[in-house]
Amino acid sequence: MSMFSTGILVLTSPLHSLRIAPVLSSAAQLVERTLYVHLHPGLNLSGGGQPRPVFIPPAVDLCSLITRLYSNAADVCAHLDVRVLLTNINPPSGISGPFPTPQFLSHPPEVLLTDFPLQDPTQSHQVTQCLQGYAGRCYACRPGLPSVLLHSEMAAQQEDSVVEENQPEDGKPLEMYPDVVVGGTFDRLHGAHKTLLNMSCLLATRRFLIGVCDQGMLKKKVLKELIEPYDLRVEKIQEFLRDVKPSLQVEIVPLGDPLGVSVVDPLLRCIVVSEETRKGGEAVNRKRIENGLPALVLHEIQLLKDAHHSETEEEKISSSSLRSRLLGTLLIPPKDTPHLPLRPYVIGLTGGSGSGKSSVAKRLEKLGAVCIDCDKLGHQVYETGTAAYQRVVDEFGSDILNEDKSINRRILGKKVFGKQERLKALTDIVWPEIALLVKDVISQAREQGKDVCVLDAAVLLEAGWTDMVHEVWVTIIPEEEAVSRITKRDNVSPEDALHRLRSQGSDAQRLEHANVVLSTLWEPEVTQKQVKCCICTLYMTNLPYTNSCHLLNAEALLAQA
Ligand SMILES: *[C@@H]1O[C@H](CO)[C@@H](O)[C@H](O)[C@H]1NC(C)=O
Ligand SMILES: CC(=O)N[C@H]1CO[C@H](CO)[C@@H](O)[C@@H]1O
Repeated sequence: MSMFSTGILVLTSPLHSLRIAPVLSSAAQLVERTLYVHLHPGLNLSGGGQPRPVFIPPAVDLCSLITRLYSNAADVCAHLDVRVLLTNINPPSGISGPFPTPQFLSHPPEVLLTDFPLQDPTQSHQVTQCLQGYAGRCYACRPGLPSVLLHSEMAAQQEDSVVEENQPEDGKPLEMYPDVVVGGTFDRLHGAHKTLLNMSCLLATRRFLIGVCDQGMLKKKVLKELIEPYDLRVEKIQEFLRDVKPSLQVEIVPLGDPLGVSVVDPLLRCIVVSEETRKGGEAVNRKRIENGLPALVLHEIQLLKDAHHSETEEEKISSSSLRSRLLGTLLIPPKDTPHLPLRPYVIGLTGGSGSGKSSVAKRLEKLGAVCIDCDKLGHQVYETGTAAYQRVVDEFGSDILNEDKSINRRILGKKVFGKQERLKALTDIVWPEIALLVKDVISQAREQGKDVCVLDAAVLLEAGWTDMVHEVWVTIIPEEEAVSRITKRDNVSPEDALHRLRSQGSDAQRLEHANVVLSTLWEPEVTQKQVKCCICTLYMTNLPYTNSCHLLNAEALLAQA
């Protein structure tokens, strides 16, 4: 069966008999990007006549269904962007009249799906017609969308699927509030965020205020360099909420401190928190009372468990573990490099002092890559008799020479340290010479039929050597960790280490050029996994023409991938 990018799943089973996991996994075999879920328990598509959409009261059992939907989605179809539509739930108070005009969805649906059980196969056409008519009243759909009854496909899966616990029905109405607030980073909008947003949407009848952490609040976050820009995070929230509950007045404001607007807005009545942000909610209330405002109702939600987490990640679905999964993967496709031969494929590896760049280079070398250490080539450039040697002596004077006429790099270093112009005079001489040596090594590698070279270069970007590489890989590490590593390795004071770090380019600058990011912050096995992941991606995306893998273990790696 063909795949669709976006679909609407109309769920009709009564709440107590709905089997979410099989429905979602059948749907995931047909839809690959966005799956909208429309809830209408008890809808009968073969009852004769055209059923109409109705408003469904936001009862507690419906809410737990939504929780289960998102958490099952994270387990069985993590790649799918699942959005439970709330338009037909939570009617504006008092109104229970006709259903509003069809809602436009951000991603136009291409297929309709339903779990409605077909008892009589001859009715298949009629049920499909009914489904199209029904969906068309709720959402803007192009006429004649293909429709799929998932029931028969699910039947095949029922046998081996684990029986889900269906909670006892709870038709208790949910307490709602005109103004609801939440706060968070909302990086790479995922199931736990959607839970928080969905929940708040159901609770809010008028306005939904969202505080989104801006730069100042992110300093302490793990892999903060990989957090999406503020504007992008806000845009994703807005898009999600426009689909899920367009009637709500959504206000998004930047959070510069943990409390933000929540402690000054007099209209707020409720704040939605998770177990771990409950303390934050309590702090908000203390401050509100100090400010002479009423305390907020703390509505606590359960965070979802992530079935796919690895040992170094937290078990909860969290942005930091999603970020750590980006390590070693291709973040930005490589730029076009028609001026470079296809082989060997050259990776420019860079990173700040103490970021573990060279240890990553060694790992790549063990996997068969040719490693070019620019530091070492730098030493060659100063050797007596080379072209650079004479120019350096002319520029800096013969007092930089040892008795045997070799250049004393310590003295030279002192002459340029902290002096922008002198340093530039030196690098203008030395960098082009190093580049020539690098090109030599790459040509040799080509003659030997090597696939991959790694250019291990701290100054890759500054020296403009990106011209020589197909891709840029960057190793990052939090500043405190870098300082502690440099202090131990080079036996210098923390102040000196920090000074050295800050005189180099920043991780943020390097990341602008990074196709792949790695971090040696965790155990060696974790680093190794990232490195292997890089190599696999490399072979699959850039070296498909390679028949025989010269990287020793690449074939085995690919087999695992
Ligand atoms: C739908 O309605 C028809 C006719 O009233 C009935 O025979 C059928 O059992 C109903 N189906 C479901 C799933 O409720
Ligand atoms: C996934 C999830 O947490 N969904 C929530 C949606 O909102 C209701 C209440 O409004 C919660 O009970 C659900 O947990």
